[in-house]
Amino acid sequence: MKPTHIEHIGIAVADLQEAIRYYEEVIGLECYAIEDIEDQKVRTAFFKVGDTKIELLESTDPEGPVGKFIEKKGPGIHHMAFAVADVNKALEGAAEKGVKLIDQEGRKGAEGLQIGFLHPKSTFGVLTEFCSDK
Ligand code: CMX
Repeated sequence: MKPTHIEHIGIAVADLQEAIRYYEEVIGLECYAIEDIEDQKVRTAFFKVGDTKIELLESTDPEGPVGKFIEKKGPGIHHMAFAVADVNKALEGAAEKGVKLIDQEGRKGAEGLQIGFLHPKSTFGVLTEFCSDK
């Protein structure tokens, strides 16, 4: 399944408000939404750049995925998300090609999108997400 575009790039930050200021005042983007995703233990902030978004991720729990990532690697690019027509089909296709899945099927993510992750150990070190709006 061919992705249509990069839906978003997720960036792990230590301080969401400080990072929002940087993206607004230096890069010139506008934060249009802040959302807590409780089951992922993150608070997120979104910016649009063309068809792609920047998703800032601040951990709300040191044991959550972003908390552990920052502890180990420090702030920086955390994941890349591809927009696809159907997350379940994209996950299925990756599994058939021997890629290790984190999510066996799509689940609800930020902005009400369907999301599913591939394991970074199977994707050349880049945590990879598929996203679709259904
Ligand atoms: N990118 C690349 N590598 C990563 C990574 C990331 N974002 N997160 C963890 N890793 C690597 C670690 O460096 C570690 O590598 P080594 O074994 O070589 O040291 C390995 O993966 C295992 O890491 P860990 O700290 O022990 O963490 P876990 O195995 O418990 O979890 C992962 C790793 C990727 C399975 C987990 O973070 C996950 O399920 N992520 C998907 C969900 C997520 O990231 N949610 C937050 C965003 C939510 C959203 O945008 O909606």
